Amino acid sequence: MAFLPTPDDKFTFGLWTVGNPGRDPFGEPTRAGLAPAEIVELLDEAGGALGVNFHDNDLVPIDATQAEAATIKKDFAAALERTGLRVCMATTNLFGDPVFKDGAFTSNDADVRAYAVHKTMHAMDLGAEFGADVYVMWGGREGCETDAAKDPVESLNRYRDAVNFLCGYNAEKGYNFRFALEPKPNEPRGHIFLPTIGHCLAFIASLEHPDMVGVNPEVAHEHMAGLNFTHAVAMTLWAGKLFHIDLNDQAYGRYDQDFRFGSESPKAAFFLVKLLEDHGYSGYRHFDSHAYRTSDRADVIEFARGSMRTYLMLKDAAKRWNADAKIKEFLASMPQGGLLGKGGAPRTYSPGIAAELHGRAFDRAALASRPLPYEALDQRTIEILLGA
Ligand code: GCO
Ligand code: MN
Ligand code: MN
Repeated sequence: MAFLPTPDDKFTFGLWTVGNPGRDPFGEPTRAGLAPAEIVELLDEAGGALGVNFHDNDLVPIDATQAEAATIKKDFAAALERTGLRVCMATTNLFGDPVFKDGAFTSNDADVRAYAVHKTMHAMDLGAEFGADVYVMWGGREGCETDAAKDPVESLNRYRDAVNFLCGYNAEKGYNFRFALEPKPNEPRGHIFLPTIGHCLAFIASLEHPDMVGVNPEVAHEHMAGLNFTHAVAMTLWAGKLFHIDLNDQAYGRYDQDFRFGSESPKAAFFLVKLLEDHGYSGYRHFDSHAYRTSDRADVIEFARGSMRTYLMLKDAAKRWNADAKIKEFLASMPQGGLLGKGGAPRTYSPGIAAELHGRAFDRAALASRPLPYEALDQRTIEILLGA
């Protein structure tokens, strides 16, 4: 099958992902740096993506003059027009400049915190100018190396003040951004605040505009923490908070690898795609990854194509899994238990149900011996995945 992506699949890439020049902490770039308009052309050559996302400074360098900014924006807009790609998500670079070496919204220095909010307001203006409707907040520098440096409770207050303020700005300007907080446990800081999905969900509940704010989970970030990403995403779906998703891959226990989606743990990627598709996730599927440092431009295009193709192959596998006669047979053979009143578990409390359950007799041995053929079920899953 072709598995050719179309804009309806809602695949997006960042200027910083397909435009990544292959620099790492140990070595210089291995690929030429591309202007934003050239990155749009590269994506167009890959084919099938819906859009492109940016940090303020991916598009306009932090020290650009007004005239330089105007030229870059004009070239970028022309490339979008030419290719039909659109901007879907925007975000702020609050990590690259030395001013943010000890955090942005959570810096101990009130002037740095003010600058971070000022920079984000300008970046929101830029995102809105290009039609983005999701605004990601990744707090890469919001953290510490030593707990001597910051009060972690006060840091959360400062974080909340900044997000509340920016929600106010969003409302006043009528931008209608859906904010998506992106958790990560560490890297570049030794410890980052809001390290997992669960932390973000608890934080959102404390905000002034909780409806405006959701989560942007990333495969690599939960895997770095040794967690099950599918379960993390399930919790955001359950909470109605999956506003965006960063797809990539990552070996557990390693540095932040940002590998091509599905390249490291295809089985985990399969259950993730199945979850998203089964539960009708309708947002963007953003690939926050970059090509190996060994890749040249042609291989970067293969990387982009491969990301989308793998998603579509896994989506097809999920469809085949759901329709598979053997899988259906296994699922139907699982013990489900009885209906409420005639056995089964209560969902809501009532004195009558409580009295019935309190007095109910259970055959523990019989319950424990009901068969659960999960080995067979998992093996069938592997066979579907491997095309046997
Ligand atoms: C990372 C993060 C970033 C963010 C990006 C958008 O590990 O570096 O995933 O790529 O997603 O800054 O906010
Ligand atoms: Mn990441
Ligand atoms: Mn990310």
